Amino acid sequence: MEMYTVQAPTLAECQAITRERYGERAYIFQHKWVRSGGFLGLFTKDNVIASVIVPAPRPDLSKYSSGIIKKAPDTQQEKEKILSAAAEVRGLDPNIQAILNQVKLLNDKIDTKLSEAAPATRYNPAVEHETLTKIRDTLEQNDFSPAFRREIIEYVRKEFSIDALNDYEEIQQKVLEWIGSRVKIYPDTGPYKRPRIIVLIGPTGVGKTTTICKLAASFMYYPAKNEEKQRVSLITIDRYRIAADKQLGELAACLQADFVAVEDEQELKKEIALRADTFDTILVDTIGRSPQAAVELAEMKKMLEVCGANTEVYLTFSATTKTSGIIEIMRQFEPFNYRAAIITKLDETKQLGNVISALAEQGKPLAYVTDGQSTTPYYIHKANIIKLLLNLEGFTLDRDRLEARFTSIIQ
Ligand SMILES: Nc1nc2c(ncn2[C@@H]2O[C@H](COP(=O)(O)OP(=O)(O)O)[C@@H](O)[C@H]2O)c(=O)[nH]1
Ligand SMILES: [Mg+2]
Repeated sequence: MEMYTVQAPTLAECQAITRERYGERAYIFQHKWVRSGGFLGLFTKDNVIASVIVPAPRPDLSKYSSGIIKKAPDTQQEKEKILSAAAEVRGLDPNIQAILNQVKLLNDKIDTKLSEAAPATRYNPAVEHETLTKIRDTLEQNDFSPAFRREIIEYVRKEFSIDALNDYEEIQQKVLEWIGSRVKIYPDTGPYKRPRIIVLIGPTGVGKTTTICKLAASFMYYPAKNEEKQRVSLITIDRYRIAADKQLGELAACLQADFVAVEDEQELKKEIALRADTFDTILVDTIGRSPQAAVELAEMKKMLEVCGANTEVYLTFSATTKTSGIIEIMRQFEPFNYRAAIITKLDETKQLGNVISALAEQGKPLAYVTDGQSTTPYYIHKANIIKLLLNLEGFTLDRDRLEARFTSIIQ
């Protein structure tokens, strides 16, 4: 028996090539779709890579056939001949182990080709294990990005045998753990140099001002265990929006927090310097224009430089944004060198795959999540892997197992 690979744009063409090259007895026993070629994701084309088996020639049994069928063999010698011929026949795959080895080699070869060709394994229900199909559907239901879904499917394919795949519950748990392992949590641990300066950046309407108030309220009135209540000042450079100053000003008044609105970097520098000895934390709210407004962003970046190198900049975006939108926002705000992300409006969506995919793809950690319109600290939480995983739909969580796996990373 011999094995080959054949590549062509369609399965039918693979079959034609197989027949032409290796004859009528050759057959395709496995095939995969790959996406190859192209530039920057454009002009790629789909191809099929097929594994071809050319069986060894059949042993000639004609001389035994009448004896086998019509009467028992007479001599021991004849018996042995028949048995060995039968073994040969049975073994059109003669040495099972050798075949398995070859199949594995071939699979590895295909996998290498797949990863070289920016893998885009296409869903083919005819050949896919039911567990993989279910995992695929669940990931889609949760809005994970196509690239992230592909990574997970490749992981399951590579890591688990057919036997293991039969245990769906176990595989879905492993997938959850894999997803959890891709989430980076921002290690928000003090002590911080006083005053701690926290700046929130992000597009308009994502909830920066609201989140600043939640943070202020929690630092001032509901500090974490072993932490003191803090003296907090709020500064806004949201001066382009009508009534924006008023919004944070009014919220600051409710909180009985110090508040100032600044116009330019000199003012910002001056106001920070004035507060350096009096306040533990200064929260800076920023212009919330569209991320496309590159000039404004450049101006704002320059302005924020006066806050100093220790400033903690967080990118804020809504959980309701599609993965591609989140990645676009991350790119636009990349020059700010933000430390981590804050995700708002978790209460408005049941799908978190978009957020997890985007953070994982960009390698950014998550600091906080918010899940309510009210400015009370009840609706802001430090990021926690297990809570994120709990938000995913269609998975059955084994909480003890997840806790054993991720507790050391929980804040
Ligand atoms: N449902 C929900 N709404 C939120 C959340 N955070 C903010 N919002 C709402 O989003 C809108 C814009 O908030 P705002 O703080 O002004 O956004 P900014 O432009 O980024 O400062 C307001 O209606 C907020 O009440 C949240 O966690 N959940
Ligand atoms: Mg605002």
